[in-house]
Amino acid sequence: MTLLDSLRRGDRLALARVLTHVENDTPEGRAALQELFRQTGRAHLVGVTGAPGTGKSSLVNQLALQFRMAKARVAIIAIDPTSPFTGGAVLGDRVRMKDLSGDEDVFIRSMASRGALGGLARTTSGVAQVFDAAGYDTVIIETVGAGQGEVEIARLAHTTLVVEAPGLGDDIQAIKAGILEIADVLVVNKADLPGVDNAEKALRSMLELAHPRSRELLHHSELLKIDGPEQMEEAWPVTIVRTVATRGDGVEGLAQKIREHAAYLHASGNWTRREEERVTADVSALLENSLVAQFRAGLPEGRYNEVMRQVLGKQLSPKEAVALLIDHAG
Ligand SMILES: Nc1nc2c(ncn2[C@@H]2O[C@H](COP(=O)(O)OP(=O)(O)O)[C@@H](O)[C@H]2O)c(=O)[nH]1
Ligand SMILES: [Mg+2]
Repeated sequence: MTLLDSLRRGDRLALARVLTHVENDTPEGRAALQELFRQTGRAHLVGVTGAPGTGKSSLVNQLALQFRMAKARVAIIAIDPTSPFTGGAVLGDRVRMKDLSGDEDVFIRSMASRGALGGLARTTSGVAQVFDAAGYDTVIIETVGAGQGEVEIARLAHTTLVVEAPGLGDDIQAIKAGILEIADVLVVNKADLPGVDNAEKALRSMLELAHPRSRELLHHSELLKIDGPEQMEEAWPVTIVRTVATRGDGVEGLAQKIREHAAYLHASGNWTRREEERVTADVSALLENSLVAQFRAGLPEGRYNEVMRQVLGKQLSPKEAVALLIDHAG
């Protein structure tokens, strides 16, 4: 039986094993990704990001329950901040997601961030691809929205939720404009707490700063003429949804918004366009790597190191070094 067969049949042990290999970037993991590639591209990747304590895990739990009610198979990737003391992932998330345990059509995977952010985005992409190939309809990725790395991970997603909550300090300091820019849906969670109106108001004004073009699109009818893919991307109006994750209030509406966004991506052609961009970037990175390897293998013995020494000794600039190497290879 092939690996794909085992995954498709819902063999959770096989799935867990493949995920570990992909996370550790082992040869087996890379081979699995190759084998599974043809079966990817169907799952809806939903990113959930925001400051710690805003209620992301609680919300993900509730969202997963909503998607399960609609019979979707749900995978959750929880990327936990690495604890400076133990080097391990924080366990709280897994505990809070226990409502879903025992459901055969839900798979929760916690990943430690390990501080390697560039690599983490790639690993997360690989893990999401495995879930995709294994037939999970929705893959929810929870990240702490703190830095550029998290923004990158959120960019993997088709639909990105940015979660905010009142009471994390005066105004919305916890959130950064850079993170707002990647939001497809803004969630004001903890709507049961005082200060929710102020939080929403602050968010709304930040939203207008972050999305000036989409505001124009919404406010000036003559600009609504959509003639290119870039304008289409802007044509999705970012909305604010209030939730109380601990009670599940507003989560049905949020799940509906997420489905609408997927439908919008398909209808606008953006779903395919994103896939194209990702695959093009992957292929050119691979191509570059193998061309460089091939080129270096064709150089006379020791030539590369010799030129590098000259660069380090400031006798050659990097550009001159490359010109020299290319001359010698030809
Ligand atoms: N009052 C209130 N508390 C909430 C709500 N959602 C989550 N919490 C609580 O906020 C804390 C942090 O939640 P968690 O989901 O772990 O947040 P995360 O760090 O963003 O994943 C927990 O104690 C939750 O029970 C909510 O809507 N209202
Ligand atoms: Mg969490």
